[in-house]
Amino acid sequence: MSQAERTVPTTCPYCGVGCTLELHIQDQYITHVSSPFDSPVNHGNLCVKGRFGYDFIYNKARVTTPLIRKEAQDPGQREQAFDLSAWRAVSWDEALDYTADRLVEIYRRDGAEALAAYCCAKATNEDNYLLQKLFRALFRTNNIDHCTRLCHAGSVAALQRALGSSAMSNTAAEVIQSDVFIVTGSNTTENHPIIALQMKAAVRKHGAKMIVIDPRRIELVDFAELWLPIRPGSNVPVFAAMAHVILKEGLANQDFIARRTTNFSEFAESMEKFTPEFAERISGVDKELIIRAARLYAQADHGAIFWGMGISQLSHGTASALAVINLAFLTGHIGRPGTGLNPLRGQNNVQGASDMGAMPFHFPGYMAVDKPGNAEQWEAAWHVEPGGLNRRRGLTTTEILGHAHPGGVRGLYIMGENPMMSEPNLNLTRHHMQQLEFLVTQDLFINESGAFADVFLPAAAWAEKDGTFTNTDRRVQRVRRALEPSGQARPDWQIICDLARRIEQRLDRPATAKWDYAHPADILKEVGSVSVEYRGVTYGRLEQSGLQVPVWDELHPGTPFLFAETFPSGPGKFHPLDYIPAAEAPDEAFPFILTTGRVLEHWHGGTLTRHSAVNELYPQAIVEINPADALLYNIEDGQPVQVASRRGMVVLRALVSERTRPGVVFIPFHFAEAAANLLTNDALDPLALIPEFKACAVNIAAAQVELPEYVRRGRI
Ligand SMILES: Nc1nc2c(c(=O)[nH]1)N[C@H]1C(S)=C(S)[C@@H](COP(=O)(O)OP(=O)(O)OC[C@H]3O[C@@H](n4cnc5c(=O)[nH]c(N)nc54)[C@H](O)[C@@H]3O)O[C@H]1N2
Ligand SMILES: Nc1nc2c(c(=O)[nH]1)N[C@H]1C(S)=C(S)[C@@H](COP(=O)(O)OP(=O)(O)OC[C@H]3O[C@@H](n4cnc5c(=O)[nH]c(N)nc54)[C@H](O)[C@@H]3O)O[C@H]1N2
Ligand code: SF4
Ligand SMILES: [Mo]
Repeated sequence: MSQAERTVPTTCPYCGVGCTLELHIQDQYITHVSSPFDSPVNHGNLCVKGRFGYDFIYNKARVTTPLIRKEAQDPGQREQAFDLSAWRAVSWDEALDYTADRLVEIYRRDGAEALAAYCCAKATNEDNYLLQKLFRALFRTNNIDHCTRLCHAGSVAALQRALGSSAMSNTAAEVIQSDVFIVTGSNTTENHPIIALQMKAAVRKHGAKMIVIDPRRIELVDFAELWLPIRPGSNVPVFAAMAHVILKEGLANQDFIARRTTNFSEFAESMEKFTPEFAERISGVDKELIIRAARLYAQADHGAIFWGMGISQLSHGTASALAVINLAFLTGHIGRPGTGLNPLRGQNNVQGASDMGAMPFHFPGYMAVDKPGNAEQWEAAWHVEPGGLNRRRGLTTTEILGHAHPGGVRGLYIMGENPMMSEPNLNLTRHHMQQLEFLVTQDLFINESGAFADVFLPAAAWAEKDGTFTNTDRRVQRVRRALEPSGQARPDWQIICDLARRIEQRLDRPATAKWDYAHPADILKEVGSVSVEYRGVTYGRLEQSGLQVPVWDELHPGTPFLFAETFPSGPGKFHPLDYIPAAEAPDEAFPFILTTGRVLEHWHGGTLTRHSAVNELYPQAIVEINPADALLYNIEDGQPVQVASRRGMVVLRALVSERTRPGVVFIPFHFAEAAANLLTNDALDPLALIPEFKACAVNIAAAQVELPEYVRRGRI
């Protein structure tokens, strides 16, 4: 008998905007998705992924049975197996016992540093908290990280140094209170679509002036007062030249500088060399545009800066973000509504996973692992013997696989990530993956990384479990179990607890850390018992709408904007800067700069969107090239081309478009068959250890090789 339709409110599983969804369900099927007009985040608006992209949960390629590889794999010889015939379906008991045995064997033999875990910015706060707890409390390792390392690591390193906190300072919807705002390195329309709507409303309805600083002619340029078409990798000269102009023209906010900042004179001195002429030479941006942008931002009443990967994903990502932060200090555009430093966080729960300690340098709550007093608090909470937790910083996502060799990392646990699509220089990443001794993946699908695994643990999707996500403006929101988990899939937090109990037994240690939670609400309560910013967040309070952390106690209303009076680290610290070029410059053999990123209809390496009907809206790989370059290289729109760097080659179709400036080509990194990361450079920022996804040197030529199926399919 057919059941009556139910509606379950929840939060979108895709991007960091964190839109409220209403899932309409009949007979265990989501029939459609809507959104309430009174949602404070998205006011009833949804993008195509939120509205239609949920169907991956029903895709027939989803794996909902625990699997173990039939043939034992030797380190150095691992092979990808997407075909289920290479795997054996097993019971949960067998899968978890086997996983516990292998992990404990490696731990006993090689110690804590031989194990590592990737947490998951798609999973809930509770899931992430427990995975880092398992690896810290039981295996005593800090080799725990997640995709934040590939994402805003540069911004986080810079914000931590400059002011001691790394989240967005203000609420995105406050943009309508700004009179001037800068959007840089963020293609907001495609990647944070609902925030882009608010930005456009700020311009069209509220008279704000927008400055876009981006190498591509992104859609927001149509709404902008100024567009600075910067050459990839030249953020520091452009932002420093803006500071130079502000200083020279006496537009700095002396009162704010005196009251709230330090290190001003060293900084001001280092800005001397960054004349607009110098910046023009390096960035290709007309110096008049730089001067106008500096004046406009400095003279605003409420100036805000929003930024994305074009600032962070560079081998000088930290310096780029510091250059942006210096500007806010210089003008005092921080600590009030409609101002601020706003790194737009990408994944639905990357803010939350970071808050939960899914990082190698921090316990939950950004408590540095090597700062005296911090480990003690978590030892007490987790009933670990005094001195038991590891106080050494662990390896980052960008280091873990590079350490996959005898004497280094032997066992890796990946919960919901896909390094074989998302890390740079995939030919090298592949080599590293092959060196592992033991690999577990816990996912919805066997993705390009899971195909190397020894064990696959089927996770429940977001609509099949309870929990919380923390969005880009620090809003903790409920995720609700609307459906029964598919097949034998289980929520991540339950899988981790079950595994932890088995590991604990085998370790034979009198550990009594808690692993028997009745509900994720109890897990969040444990987080708040030590991590003060979450102390006042309880499930009861999240029933109606979310709460913006910090929430200091159960009566605290949450924090829409930060830094009204002070910064967490005391005075805001100006940083002197030098210009460092991208690690790889174009030359005769590789004359173009490749920048990579995303489009609206794609999600990262495609594991979710290629299993959704949304993929049909943008079903094939392209390289965007400027018409002038296309003419010069005799390339026609739609023509199959090959793009090569020093590290690899891909074949895809040319999309001749003014969106890209001359000398720069753009590839979305969605399609495994033409993976942009076969080309990208694994050069790292020395402080944040983030790779240079946004600039490497490539060449382009008409395709010489036989066309793969995905290129033959015709034009999009
Ligand atoms: N549809 C969709 N939405 C997403 C995602 C997705 O996969 N698909 N992923 C989510 C995630 S995890 C993230 S992190 C965000 C990312 O969101 P964005 O940061 O908006 O993403 P990108 O497309 O990587 O790059 C942003 C912009 O940086 C510019 N850029 C490149 N080089 C430079 C440079 O040197 N300087 C400057 N100033 N700009 C430069 C590019 O031209 C591009 O417009 O999106 C989130 N939202
Ligand atoms: N060239 C290039 N490379 C890039 C970037 C770029 O701009 N250019 N951007 C980088 C950035 S910013 C990011 S954030 C990374 C993203 O890199 P990844 O995080 O590796 O990418 P996703 O495809 O989002 O992977 C999410 C995985 O989680 C699984 N999953 C979804 N929900 C759940 C769940 O509830 N539980 C579990 N266990 N699994 C789940 C999905 O099936 C999928 O396999 O890529 C980085 N790589
Ligand atoms: S803007 Fe982001 S959170 Fe909102 S519906 Fe689209 S993908 Fe989901
Ligand atoms: Mo990201």
